[in-house]
Amino acid sequence: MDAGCRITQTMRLRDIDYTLYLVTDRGLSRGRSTAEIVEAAVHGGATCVQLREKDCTTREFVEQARAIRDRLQALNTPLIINDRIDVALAVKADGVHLGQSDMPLELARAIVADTMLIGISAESIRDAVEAEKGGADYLGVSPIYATPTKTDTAPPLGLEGLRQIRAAVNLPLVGIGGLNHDNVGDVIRIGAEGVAVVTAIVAADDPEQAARSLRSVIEKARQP
Ligand code: TZP
Ligand code: MG
Repeated sequence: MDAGCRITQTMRLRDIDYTLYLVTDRGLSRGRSTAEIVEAAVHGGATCVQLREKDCTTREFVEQARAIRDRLQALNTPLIINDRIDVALAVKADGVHLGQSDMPLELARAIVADTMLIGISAESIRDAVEAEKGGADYLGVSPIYATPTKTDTAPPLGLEGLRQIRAAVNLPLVGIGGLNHDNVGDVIRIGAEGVAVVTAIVAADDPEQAARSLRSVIEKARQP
């Protein structure tokens, strides 16, 4: 890749829209395929997708990621891979999302350089400040509220915790954990760039309609 191409790629990655960030979960999808849910969510207004696979083989993960990457490319929507830098590199995803027990940011950056976004889960002000210093591209601020979808988390931050993290860093923030139609507006009003949801879209009767409704609440919350 020549220098000009790398600059273009970097600019494109910096332009990612975190507004409505879908995180997948095959266990909550009520028999529907992840690809089906992803496509419906994007048609409804999801702007970014994280493929999160906790219980499948590497082979399955890569195949799934490749298929979803192709669909998302056609929809001009970025794909971020949870946890697995190797999978993210293999399928040329737009980014990788790492938690506090995953590959350390410094090593991850050494591996992907500026070819890929790195998102970091921040569960405290300290996590957030360290990730910003370490060159993360965005933060998943988590959990805002307790959620059965992920129980091995730090205590919920609540809106006050999110407010404190907002004041401490300049990176784009995406709130996650227990977010739904009734509370996403609060997260945006506090100054997060986006909201990430699993259940509110993946387990909805109609994922496309659920995404549309969440997006509409978010856009209203952005109005002065
Ligand atoms: N990271 C922090 S909370 C969470 C993740 C992946 C799960 C959020 O799921 P839900 O169903 O939107 O509460
Ligand atoms: Mg992780």
